[in-house]
Amino acid sequence: MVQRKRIMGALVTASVIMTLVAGCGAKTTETTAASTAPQATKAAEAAKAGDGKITVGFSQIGAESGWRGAETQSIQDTAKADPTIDLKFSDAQQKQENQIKAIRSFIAQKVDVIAMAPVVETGWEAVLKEAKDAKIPVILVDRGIDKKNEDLYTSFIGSDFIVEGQNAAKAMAQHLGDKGNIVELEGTVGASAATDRKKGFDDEMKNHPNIKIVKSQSGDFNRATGKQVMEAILKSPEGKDIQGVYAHNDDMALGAIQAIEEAGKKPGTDVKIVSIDGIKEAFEAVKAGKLNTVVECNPLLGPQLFQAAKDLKAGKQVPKWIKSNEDVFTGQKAIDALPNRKY
Ligand code: GZL
Repeated sequence: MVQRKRIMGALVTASVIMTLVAGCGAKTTETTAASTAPQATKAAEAAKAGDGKITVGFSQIGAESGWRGAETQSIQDTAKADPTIDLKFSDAQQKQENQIKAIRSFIAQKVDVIAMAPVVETGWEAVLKEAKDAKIPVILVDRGIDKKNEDLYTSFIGSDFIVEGQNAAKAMAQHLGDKGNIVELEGTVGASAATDRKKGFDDEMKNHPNIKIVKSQSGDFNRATGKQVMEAILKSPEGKDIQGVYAHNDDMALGAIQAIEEAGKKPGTDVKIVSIDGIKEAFEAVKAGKLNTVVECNPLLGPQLFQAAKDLKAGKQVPKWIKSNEDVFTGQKAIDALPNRKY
């Protein structure tokens, strides 16, 4: 009898505990349910606040490289996927005067935010002053302008090109065993990406006195031009004894690879190649043993651009420099990364 009472007592206790636990669980559920309430309220507040469309005018440089195409795709896809974004997109065909015209048109259309990838660093003062007078904030994307005009734009979204140049130089020194003659294929003359990649590379090369830059010339960030420039250098006296090529972007490196092969040499072996951007074709060239190191420069800036534009429209603070995170890919690391490359 006593035994039965004990068992009954235990069963009653257990059922009380079970109820309490279930009750906590319910409380957790309620809490969880409650925690979605603030989100729901936030959405309701946003709707009340008239979070309508935002109109962004974007002046794109052109379509000079695979990287540029990937950036355009990212910006257009981001806008297409978000019904609150009205994107006015203009392609300048690499001409600054077309960018200036496009910016003036965006001002006339009273867009909420003007964004641009400035083809070169200089010549923007007048038109950006007009944007400032019209109280339209300007966001620079992937390239910068003269430091003296920093007050004429709100934010720069892009990479640290000096670091990219330094990383390229460190990789080149490793591939060359710290000695040899190299050619530098520069990007568009006057473009911040070219100026700073050259500065970073040349600064780091001061630590490698047995590596000589025997020729440095612009290939305008373009594959065909990069190939032509490399062909001419290979035929020149300086081109007789070259151990490496540093290209400010993959497209010029891929052009140079063609020129080196047509000259009967093995790119990646006889001539080490280091380039910047990280387009898929460059990773494929590493896999084929024709390119040695790719320094990544992220073109997928659409999401960051429109988030910054929306924050500006909502009156929020936006950092002066929204820096891209990037990596350096050599050999097997590049080969392993290839299947996941997005551009
Ligand atoms: C870098 C960008 C450069 C790329 C090139 O942010 O401005 O311009 O490296 C492109 O491929 O032409």
